[in-house]
Amino acid sequence: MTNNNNLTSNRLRLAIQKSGRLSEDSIKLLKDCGIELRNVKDRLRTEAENFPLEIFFLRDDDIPQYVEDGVADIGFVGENVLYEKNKKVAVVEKLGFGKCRLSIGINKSDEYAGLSYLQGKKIATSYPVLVNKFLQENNIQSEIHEISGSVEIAPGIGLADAIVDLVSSGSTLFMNGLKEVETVLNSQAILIKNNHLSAENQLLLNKLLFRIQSVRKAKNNKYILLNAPNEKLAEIVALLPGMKSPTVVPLATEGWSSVHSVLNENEFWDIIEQLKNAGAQGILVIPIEKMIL
Ligand code: PRT
Ligand code: ZN
Repeated sequence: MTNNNNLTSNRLRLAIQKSGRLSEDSIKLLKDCGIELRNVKDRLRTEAENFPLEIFFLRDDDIPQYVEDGVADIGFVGENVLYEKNKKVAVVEKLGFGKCRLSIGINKSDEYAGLSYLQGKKIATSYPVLVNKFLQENNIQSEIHEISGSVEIAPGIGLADAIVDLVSSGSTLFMNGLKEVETVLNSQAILIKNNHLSAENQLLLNKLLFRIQSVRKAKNNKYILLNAPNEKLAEIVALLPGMKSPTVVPLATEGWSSVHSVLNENEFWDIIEQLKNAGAQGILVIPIEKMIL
């Protein structure tokens, strides 16, 4: 019993971005995991209502350090920030949001024949560590100018020949007369953890991780229902993977069955088309909230 009490009083401390591109998705992921936060607005820390979790709201750049030091046990942060800061923490899981790429941009009108373009040139970036590593790996010598914001205006004002910055839609580059020519790093939000988690906190992390994985799997899959004439059943069932195998139940109308299954987003449209061609009718596609295998 004493043990149990310890477990329940113990809390996992999670660091997330206070305000910025990762904040909303971080809170949404917790919510999808059934974790409700108290009073999120204008707070530096809060507690979850129904999970032993304490949340610290921080600048994203500080999250790797807090997790390395053990001030927070775990954190949600962009891969770009983690690998630039180079802190000693463990990567636990990709979270599927905050997707972007760290890319090289040059003047739209410049000819680009490959990385040798950068030889001897000036590059403006907020990511000197990652850029240096990339240049070294590719045997290119350039001059790196570290600037902390508005990197994309550097070529236009004569500060640099090229930039390395985060890109998602590409419109910022475009609006500044630049074009994307190379990707240095593909990035998304990840869950990191302190290297010396206590056994109790590791148990709590396993619980949280189980929920995160169930939510993420569900997002990538859809529940599908369709009607099939019995003579086509074998062909239609063969097209559907299902969790184990599809469910088949008879319809009230003689000679017809209803087929239920789960489809992955990547193969979704291909299979739907094949199902229609095979004679499936009344196809319904339904989102899945959680998926536990
Ligand atoms: O205050 P704090 O330090 O916490 O926030 P921040 O201003 O440093 O970071 P923030 O909120 O801008 O971004 C947080 C994280 O979101 C980044 O570290 C990335 O992991 C991720 N992310 C995803 C992005 C983008 N997409 C993104 N497009 N971060 C920044 N951008 C910027 C980019 O720097 C450029 O200015 O958006 C612009 C380009 O966008 P497009 O769509 O025009 O290509
Ligand atoms: Zn930041």
